[in-house]
Amino acid sequence: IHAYQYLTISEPRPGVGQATLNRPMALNALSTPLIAELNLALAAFDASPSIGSIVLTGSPKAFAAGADIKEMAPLTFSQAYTTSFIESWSHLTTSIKKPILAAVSGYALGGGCELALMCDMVYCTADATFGQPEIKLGTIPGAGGSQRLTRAVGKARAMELILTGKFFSGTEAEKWGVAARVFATHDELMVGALATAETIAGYSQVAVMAAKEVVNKSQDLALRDGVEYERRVFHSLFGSKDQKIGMKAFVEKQKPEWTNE
Ligand code: CO8
Repeated sequence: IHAYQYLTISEPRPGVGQATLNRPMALNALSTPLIAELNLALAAFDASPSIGSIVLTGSPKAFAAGADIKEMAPLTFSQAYTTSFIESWSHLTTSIKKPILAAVSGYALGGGCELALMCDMVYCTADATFGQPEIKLGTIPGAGGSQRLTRAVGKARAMELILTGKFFSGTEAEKWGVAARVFATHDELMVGALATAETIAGYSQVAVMAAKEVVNKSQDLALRDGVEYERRVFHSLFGSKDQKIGMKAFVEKQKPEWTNE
């Protein structure tokens, strides 16, 4: 078990790993050390056979209020370029195979909004505050916001949000397709997020990872390529033990006992 400075980890339900951002003095601003810890924690959950899904959350006040402005303020182009500033953020999207559900309360601004958008699913509270306010700081979204927000809400809304820096609520996030579900309170949000994560963790990890992979491919590929990709992965699952177990259990009216093989 790793001791982290900027986050806590737990297993609140069978098969569910939870990472809670915990840098309250800075409203969970996403500093480089925090992101390094998050990458370590997520990789550990991903590698743990007993974990089937992951919930990423913050505090009732802030999921994350953005990249760390105090860290970025003095950064030069050469430093940002030569150290690939921000690139390690995308480990979350490129190397984690288990689904990550973002449970967002309070502020999800700038890099915090982008972090939520990198997750596989977003649940939020009605009064959560989303936004890409980078324009007010003389810059632009740098962790995928201009691409993922646009895919989620469409060009018209994304353009307005990114050019004005205006915040949007959790209720709007759900209405516009950023969030899958909205809850009245933080406590209800956590109950809902953990219930969904537990449901996912109860399925075959092979099938769950494949499902996550093919849905995410839809964001990168043209429809025809995506459908072909899906079919290949679908065919490949006939090589898994769990497909045989799942279909046999259905036919015999039994509950499947997954092997994750
Ligand atoms: N970075 C660093 N510190 C922060 C940040 C941040 N993003 N947000 C809040 N804090 C700190 C404040 O400086 C303050 O610290 P201190 O007490 O030492 O002054 C503490 O958190 C509490 O904040 P406030 O006193 O401001 O709290 P309020 O409740 O009055 O206001 C707000 C809350 C509205 C959320 C306000 O803090 C705010 O506007 N924060 C900045 C929001 C923002 O602009 N975010 C976007 C940042 S830019 C970005 O994310 C670019 C992403 C680029 C790609 C990724 C790069 C890594």
